[in-house]
Amino acid sequence: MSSLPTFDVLGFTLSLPILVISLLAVVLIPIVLGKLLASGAKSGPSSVILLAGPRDAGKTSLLLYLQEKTLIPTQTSTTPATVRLSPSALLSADSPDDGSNKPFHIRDTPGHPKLRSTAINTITQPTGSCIGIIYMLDSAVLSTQVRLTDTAEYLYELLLAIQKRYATLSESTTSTELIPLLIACNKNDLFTALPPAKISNLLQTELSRMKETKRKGLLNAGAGENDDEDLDRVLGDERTDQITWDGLKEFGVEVTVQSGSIKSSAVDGWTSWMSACLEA
Ligand SMILES: Nc1nc2c(ncn2[C@@H]2O[C@H](COP(=O)(O)OP(=O)(O)OP(=O)(O)O)[C@@H](O)[C@H]2O)c(=O)[nH]1
Ligand SMILES: [Mg+2]
Repeated sequence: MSSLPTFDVLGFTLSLPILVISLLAVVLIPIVLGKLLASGAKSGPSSVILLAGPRDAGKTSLLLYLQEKTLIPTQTSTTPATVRLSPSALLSADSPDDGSNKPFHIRDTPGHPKLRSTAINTITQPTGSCIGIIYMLDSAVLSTQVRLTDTAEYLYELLLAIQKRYATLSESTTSTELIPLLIACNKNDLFTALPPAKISNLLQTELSRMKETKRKGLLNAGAGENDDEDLDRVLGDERTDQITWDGLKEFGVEVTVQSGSIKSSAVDGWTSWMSACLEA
């Protein structure tokens, strides 16, 4: 019986199969490790649309509607949920799927005031995958001052988070794209629902009032004009208290206001906006 040839490597005597296996391991292990690390870096979901807004606005209902094309009973959300949707989710029941849209994710977040940090953190710790934000509100409750204040307060925090994100990203890249924000005025099937133009005006006025109050609070607390941390809490242009959607473009956000109703299946305006985000 002929014995296998042996080789002397660095003082060790190795048979041919052992030598071949060792050489393959030296070549293949770095390649496999490299691939694993690269896929780990991309393991977070890509193309995420964030769903935020006060409780009971209809965020979870919209997510379920996109999947099932009908209003499904929901429970108050207590944790965020990220769901992968197929491109056909943005099509109405009777329109053909031309395959032009990519798969995407929706991140539904709780609207309870104590749990809003989940949405804010998604914005301030950007992974680069958040392609748009839907701020959903209940159009039928905004004639009550307390609900209007709550709706505008959360929006203020959200816009501030976008402004910070934009400032951080602008420092590291030359051209930072504006993030699209859809103010989705839901429940327009209810007779107390306000029209979108009215809601748009009310929100801009309320945000301006909040900015004025916050700035006065900072001045009274003795904040210096160059105190960066305090200015971080001022939304938009430092020279005026007025907040307008147009004025906010300079601070990283492109606002669109559109009404609809999940209950009446009137969501085409919102789904078109989502499609535009995916195509951008
Ligand atoms: N009339 C009407 N009711 C709606 C509409 N959309 C949702 N709702 C109802 O509004 C209620 C709240 O809906 P959810 O989707 O749970 O609200 P949410 O924004 O997820 O609330 P949180 O999870 O608490 O933040 C439910 O009873 C829904 O059936 C709509 O278009 N019209
Ligand atoms: Mg919910």
